[in-house]
Amino acid sequence: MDLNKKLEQVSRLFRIEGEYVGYETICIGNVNQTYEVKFILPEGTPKSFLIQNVNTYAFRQPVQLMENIDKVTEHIRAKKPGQVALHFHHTADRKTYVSDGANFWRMTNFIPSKTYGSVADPEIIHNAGRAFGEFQNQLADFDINQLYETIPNFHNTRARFDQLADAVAKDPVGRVAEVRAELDYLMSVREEACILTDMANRGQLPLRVTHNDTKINNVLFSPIDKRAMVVVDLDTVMPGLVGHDFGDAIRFAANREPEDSRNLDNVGVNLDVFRAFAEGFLEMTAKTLTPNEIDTLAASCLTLTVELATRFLADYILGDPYFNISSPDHNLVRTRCQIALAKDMQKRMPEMKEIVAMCVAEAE
Ligand code: GN1
Ligand code: MG
Repeated sequence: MDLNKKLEQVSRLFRIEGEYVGYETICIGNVNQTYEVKFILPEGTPKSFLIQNVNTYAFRQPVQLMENIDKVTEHIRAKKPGQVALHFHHTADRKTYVSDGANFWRMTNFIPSKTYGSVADPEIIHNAGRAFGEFQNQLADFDINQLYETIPNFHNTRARFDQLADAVAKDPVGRVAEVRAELDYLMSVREEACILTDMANRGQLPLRVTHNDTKINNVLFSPIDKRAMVVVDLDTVMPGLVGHDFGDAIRFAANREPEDSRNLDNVGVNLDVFRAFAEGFLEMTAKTLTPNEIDTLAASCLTLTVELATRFLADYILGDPYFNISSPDHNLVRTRCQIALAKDMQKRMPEMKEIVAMCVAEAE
């Protein structure tokens, strides 16, 4: 069926009335497919909605996933009455999804906004840090036991290394021979990268409700000024560590190059961006963090960078079943970029630690 017809049909199942005008593909996110669908409502006003086709290879239990995010979005929405918030539409039988066998669809309100893929404006970065910090605060009283683990061991760095080793052992498309250098580097930083996982297993870091996918383009900003409005992409909201959110955000936002840059000479941490994000995030969270959490924040950036490199590389070796790609070597390019970033982070670790300590002192 052609996509226009399909999106209209899905919208009708979510009880949208009026005239269907068309859709635009939103090119954001490496896992799900996202569309803005446009309607003229029966009273004559134009209105957009967001439809996503959930990637059920990544999310094996999409119904439970929807239960998680419906609860989380409603918890947050109740805390900010009258303010912009994300919410899911329901079908006539009160479901937040439509499953047609091959595809798994969901629909939310469309929030007119701006997103940033790469940006160095300190005010925007600072506000993104505050938004992710506030997100954690909003969920501090959310019962962790209500959440399914949508992707088991998502940020279990040891498990990610094991998955990479499995991929290497299988080598189904014969790509291992060309990635020896990448594998050698990743294996050389394995123990250092696994410290968050190991400390959590020893009970030295508390589990919190975390976002787990804190790319700056998951924050919707005001279209007219630099305010952050809403944190989106809640698919991976699960029990996690504060370092998962901090580290992943830095890995993405503080890199001087995009995540899949081929310009490796320029890949590295922009410490001004690091500082602006850390300030915003810690303004909101410093008072609630334990000393171990604070001590491992800078290291968590290396952890999340190396971890994602293992994921991109395993996907490349397996023939790219997981991440959306736009060239045959896309996952290899992403791997190399994350490795270059990790190497730079290793060099800058003392400065990153010092900045975290300064931000914590300022927040007190
Ligand atoms: C995926 O869906 P998106 O693009 O926000 C991935 C993240 C990775 C990211 C890398 C569920 O996020 O873990 O860090 O790509 N999400 C999932 O760009 O695997
Ligand atoms: Mg995501």
